[in-house]
Amino acid sequence: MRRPIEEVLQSPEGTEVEVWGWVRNVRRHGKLIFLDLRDASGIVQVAVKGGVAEDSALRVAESLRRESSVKVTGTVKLDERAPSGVEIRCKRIEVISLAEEDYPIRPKIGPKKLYDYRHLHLRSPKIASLMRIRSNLLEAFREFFRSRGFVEINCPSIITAAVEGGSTLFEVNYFGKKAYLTQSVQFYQEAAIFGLERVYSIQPSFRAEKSRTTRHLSEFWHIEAEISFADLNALMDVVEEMVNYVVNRTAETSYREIKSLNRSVRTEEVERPFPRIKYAEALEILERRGVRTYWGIDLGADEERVISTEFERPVFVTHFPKEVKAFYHKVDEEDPRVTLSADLLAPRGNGEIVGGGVRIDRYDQLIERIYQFGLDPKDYSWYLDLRRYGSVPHAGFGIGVERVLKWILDLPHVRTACLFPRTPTRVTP
Ligand code: NSS
Repeated sequence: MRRPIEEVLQSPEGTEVEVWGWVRNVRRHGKLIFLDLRDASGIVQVAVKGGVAEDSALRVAESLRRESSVKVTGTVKLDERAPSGVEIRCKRIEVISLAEEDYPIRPKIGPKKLYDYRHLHLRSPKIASLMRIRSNLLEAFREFFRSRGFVEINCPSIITAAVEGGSTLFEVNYFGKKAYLTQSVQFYQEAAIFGLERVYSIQPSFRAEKSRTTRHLSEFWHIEAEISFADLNALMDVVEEMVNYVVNRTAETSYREIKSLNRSVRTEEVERPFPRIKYAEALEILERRGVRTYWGIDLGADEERVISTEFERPVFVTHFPKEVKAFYHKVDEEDPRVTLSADLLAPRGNGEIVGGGVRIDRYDQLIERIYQFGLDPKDYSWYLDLRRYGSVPHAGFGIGVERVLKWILDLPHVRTACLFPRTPTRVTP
């Protein structure tokens, strides 16, 4: 019977075991051959020794190549020289599939090649750990939303009008008509709150952003939520509770994987409350730190880095000027120059992880903003309808999964957090 390697590593000496997996490495010392055998649960050393193993096993072991898939039968031996303290003394080996000789993932392979061969490289325990952490993080988001009465909805990815500005739209030929890949499911969520009040979605968003930074992908996983009757403070409360919960929970559920990556999640960084500053105060910080600014400047990666290093926790920057935010943001009645918007910047220069705010809920105001932005109201007719039939104040936000992982795991680039990243220079594998 097949056993996971994890279980073999816990078994007492002398236990007969059968393990199925992939040969990570072959080391030959004459009539003694060592295999490092990997399955999803771990790695174990297999010793194939003349006199102990069947003759056929020795012949098979001699012919094995890296990444061949095999079934190994043998007994557990405690051996402190083995990397995990345990080895399997092999009796029999059956080859499931012999790998070809030229397995391309070799020592000293460059980073570009590793992404070219991502379909093979993802076998590495490091990437597997990352993917487990990612899976646990998504689970934590779902736990959070469910416990707060949010309903998960799934929205279309093919759309006809921009949510976040036309310059980053990917065009799709939709049966001869022009359509686009979604940048955000926000508008569908705004429709859904009229039936469900609190909704969230976990799905990809697409942005044709040419910017080559460490935090932009062309396709990223976007977690978005929309809440009826929420104002800006209520929105920030939810975001704060959510970030606190998912970071703590992932640190807990992914303890082993985080350790195996030689990382530690700094849970003290998400202790509540998070500071909340207005855009105007952010400009003052920048000026004080010698960064030249002016009213109306959008905060880019450099500015966000400076601001976030002023705080030990994630910091909300609120009340951005109208000009730097999308048309749907509600204007602050107390200061008509600014919107009721909030971005959350992650600590240590990681920059924006959340973007959100209060939406315009009045028809006349929304159509005025659509005209001001040079957009065509026809493209937004169903969105405008929402303001014609029982409109209510509401607010929402979006958070990027890869940016959260980059921040909490100190990754060099958001693409590290993706199984198959999409960037301006990469659409394969
Ligand atoms: O553009 S956002 O700031 N806001 C929205 O899309 C709103 N329509 C969301 C909403 O209110 N429902 O993007 C939100 C977050 C942003 O803070 C990042 O964490 C992430 O989405 N994001 C990205 N991650 C990776 N790559 C790219 N290109 C990217 N763009 C946004």
